[in-house]
Amino acid sequence: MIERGHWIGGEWVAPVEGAYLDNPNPATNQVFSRVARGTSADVNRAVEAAKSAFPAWSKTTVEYRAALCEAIADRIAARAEEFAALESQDQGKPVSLASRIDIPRAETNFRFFAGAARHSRSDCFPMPTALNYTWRRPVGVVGLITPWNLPLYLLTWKVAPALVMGNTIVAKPSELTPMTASLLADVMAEVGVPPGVFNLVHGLGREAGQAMVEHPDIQAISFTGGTSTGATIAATAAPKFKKLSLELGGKNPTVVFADCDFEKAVAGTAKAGFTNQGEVCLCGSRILVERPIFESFVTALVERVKAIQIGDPSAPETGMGALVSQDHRAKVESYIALAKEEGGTIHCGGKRPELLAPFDQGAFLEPTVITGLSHDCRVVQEEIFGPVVTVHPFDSVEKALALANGVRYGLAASVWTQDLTKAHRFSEALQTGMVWVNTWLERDLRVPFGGVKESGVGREGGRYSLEFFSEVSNICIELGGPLGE
Ligand code: TXE
Repeated sequence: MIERGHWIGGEWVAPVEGAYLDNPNPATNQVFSRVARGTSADVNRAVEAAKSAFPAWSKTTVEYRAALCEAIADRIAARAEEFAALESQDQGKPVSLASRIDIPRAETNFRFFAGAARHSRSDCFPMPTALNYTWRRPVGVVGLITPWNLPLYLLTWKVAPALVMGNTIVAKPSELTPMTASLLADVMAEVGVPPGVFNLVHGLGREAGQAMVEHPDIQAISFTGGTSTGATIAATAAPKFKKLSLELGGKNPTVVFADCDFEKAVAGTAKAGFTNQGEVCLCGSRILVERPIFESFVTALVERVKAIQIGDPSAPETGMGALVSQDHRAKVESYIALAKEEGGTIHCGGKRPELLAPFDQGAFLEPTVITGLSHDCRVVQEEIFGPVVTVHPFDSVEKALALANGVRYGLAASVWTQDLTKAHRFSEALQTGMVWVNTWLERDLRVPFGGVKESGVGREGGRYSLEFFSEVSNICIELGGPLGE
């Protein structure tokens, strides 16, 4: 049994109140580790360590911090198999997916932000009699709160820019997936990140997470997670004037026009719906298909989805693993039950697969395709965050746009058409922070990442992250008259 305390001030420490949380593997429901159940007392210790480390760390050079980030990336690469196995054990996802996506991205996050910081620039605004230039300094102690769907991937997406900009960190991973964050702390020690620069507190959101958001000495909170949690965090942090970045949920449309490349659109739609068990905030769970190809599209999609192999996350042929927890599966199943009540047709999935022990105890659920639901029912309006998609026909571009924008979320969309003008005009009318045309989840780490409406506040990625994790000042120097006068 693995046991992890908090990583504070460069060492593993036991929780002040002595409590631990059991951590089951969702694919087998067997507890394989225990992690500290942090309270405000642990958060206070972590903040003290981060505050003590800040003066020296914030004075180090960008080059030094970038080199440390690269050393972290090297160690993640060297221990990639260990990271991938642990991510799968903790989260339920296939090891192959963690090895292909999660862990390489975690490594790249550190390399990318090392480069981005080295190449960052400041602005200059010359006046006839004065010179203005912008100067960036770190924010201070920053709090990073991350979810369970892409645990190391999303944590490092925040840690790397925060570190390289000279902040010190208190991070809290999801209580459901604490293990790779703990391994990251080991890596920090291996490469010589000074004590107190990176601190990790484990525990529940309403305890440890809430204590971080309330702490007066944490100056910025970067959060990725559910929209209702985001609202609680915003309500707590706003009166304290903390900097806030909120990456929240989505109910993203995949819009398929009749003039699309059919095969490519079917493959892309299936990928957007079911990657990582549908547990990605960017997943396209509302599929809108132009009427002339609706029937053939549903048939082709269902055929493709039925071919996804579900089961043992460590088997190379597995395309879909377990959901993150039994509770989460129950929530997803409740939406499937609701879809049936509302008259929806389940074309495939909708039930638990029959698997051999020990996976018969796991939180598996077959990938599910539903049609026949009205657009205003809860299944179509709310984020399910599981392997469930609904498919809807549309008859005009205007109707497609109204349906695509007709939810409270506005994170991402994908649009499938070979008409470039339509692709552009439609994309600019979509109320989302990101649009993919004829592709999905093709990511350049420089681009702005984030949503509108109830999908969040702020942007991450490239200079947007560097700006969030720093405070900008304008310095204005009076120059007097021309030289020699
Ligand atoms: O996420 P939470 P949950 C969505 C998805 C899912 C739903 C709920 O629809 O079904 O959210 O999932 C911490 N103060 N997404 O409950 O609660 C928590 O400990 C401070 C979308 O698991 O948002 C964890 O570290 N922190 C999503 C983190 O917040 C708090 C990813 C995220 O947990 C807190 C995950 C509080 N009061 C779920 N309460 C995405 N958009 O990527 C919780 N936390």
